[in-house]
Amino acid sequence: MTQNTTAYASIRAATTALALLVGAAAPQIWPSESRAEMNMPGMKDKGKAAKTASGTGTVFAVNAGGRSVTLNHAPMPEIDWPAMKMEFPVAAEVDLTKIKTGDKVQFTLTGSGNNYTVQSITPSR
Ligand SMILES: [Cu+2]
Repeated sequence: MTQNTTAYASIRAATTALALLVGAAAPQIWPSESRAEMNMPGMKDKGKAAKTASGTGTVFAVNAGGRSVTLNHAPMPEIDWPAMKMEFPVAAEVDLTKIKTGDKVQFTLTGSGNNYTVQSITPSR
């Protein structure tokens, strides 16, 4: 890790925290994802054109009861996302007892727009 990377991560985390505060009840809007939609006219109709993407990251928090996980994920070029920290809903089939905070993980998502659900997540050992 370079110092630049660390500083960048801190800025991203602060930005994410602010976005969560401001948009607690509203859909989360990430600039990069808005751009992704503009680049893909066929995906304007959200919910019909689901995509699948795989990624890697570190588990920031697991909410087993709420069926969600917060990940610091690496860039995901398949869906044009930069690295960021974000919370995802988790599909019912996913066993959340197999991951814990701090784990490095590989995961897959399906969804569209700003709404992606974790379909699988496993520690990368
Ligand atoms: Cu993200």
